[in-house]
Amino acid sequence: MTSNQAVVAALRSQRIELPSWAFGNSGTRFKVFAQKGVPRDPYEKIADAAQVHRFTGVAPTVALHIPWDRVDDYADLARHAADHGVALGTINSNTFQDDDYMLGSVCHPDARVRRKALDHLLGCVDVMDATGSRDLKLWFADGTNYPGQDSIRARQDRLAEALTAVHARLGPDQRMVLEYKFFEPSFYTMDVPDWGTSYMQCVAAGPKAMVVVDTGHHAPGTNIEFIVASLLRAGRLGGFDFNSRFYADDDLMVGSADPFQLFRIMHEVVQAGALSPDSGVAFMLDQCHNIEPKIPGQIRSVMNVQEATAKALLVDADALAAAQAAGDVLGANGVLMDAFDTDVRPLLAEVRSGLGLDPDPLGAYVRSGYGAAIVAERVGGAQAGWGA
Ligand code: LRH
Ligand code: MN
Repeated sequence: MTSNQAVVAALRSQRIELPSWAFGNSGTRFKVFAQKGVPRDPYEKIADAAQVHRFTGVAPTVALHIPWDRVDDYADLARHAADHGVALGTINSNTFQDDDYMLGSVCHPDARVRRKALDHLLGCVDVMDATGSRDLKLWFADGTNYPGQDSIRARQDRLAEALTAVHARLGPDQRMVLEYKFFEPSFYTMDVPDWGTSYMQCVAAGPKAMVVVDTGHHAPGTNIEFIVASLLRAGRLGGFDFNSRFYADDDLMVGSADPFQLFRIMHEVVQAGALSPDSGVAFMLDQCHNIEPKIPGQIRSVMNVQEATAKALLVDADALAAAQAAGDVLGANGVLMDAFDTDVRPLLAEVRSGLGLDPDPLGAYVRSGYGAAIVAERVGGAQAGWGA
């Protein structure tokens, strides 16, 4: 049984990366809702993200998305982040919002368009050099909508060519993490539709290429923790984009739709010893707060990951292994359910007070008055958004 001290220590050293784009306006194809006090630039996004770390203590880095977070001086942005007690994290490329990319970006039939997309990816590595970021996250909207529209195999060849070129550009401590998605915005094929394709392309690209599991990017009913266990076993799990969904890529708060699934995923992570920050697995949120306030939404999301992680750390691994070895089906399942059914909120309150934080992060944020202050201050200017 993991000692309570060890569980508390693991929870205090947990690291969850926040997405800059969650602090801007977002919505669906039907409507992007504008909320008062929303940031107008990456500097304000980072100031808001820093509030999540201020009240949770476990979210010290912010992922950027290029060009949504393009600035003239990334080193200055990194200094601004440091002034707010956080750091710049994963750099996300964007080859899905330019008219040239209608038929794809790195998989496009036209070599000129592929070159343009590759130049963007290489440009993102330049940003990483300036921000000191380790990871380049690649998600491609590339795919086709109708059978016969393009050669599935030729598009895989084009993808491999681009990934090899990016891999060659990476510095010694840099990685590329390739995200898959089974549909949307392409509806017949996505060129990176599943973990197998991402894994094959990563292995072909080189040792610095890892797979990203976005929890909203699977067909309904997919056993995501099986994929997680398999990628950890293969040493190719680069990270998670955490969110939750009821149907499609809803990008809702992680753990809000299916807390038991998040627990099962974190159980595989803990069992594999991949929770610690130096495990090489990046735990990122990738969400949109369309109708709920953004900073509290991120705080609640971090708390949901902490709760699932705490329950996973409370699994009696010895009893589980013994029951599994004995073929004791109900016994083994019972060990897991005992942990899942444990109320870990008192434990997390202890974790927070030990970090010198208020045991109630959401209440503390509201009492700080920061939310009201940004609504009063941020008048005028163009609010940040996806620009879709
Ligand atoms: C694609 C995705 C990807 C990001 C975007 C914001 O659906 O999950 O990770 O680039 O959302
Ligand atoms: Mn994602």
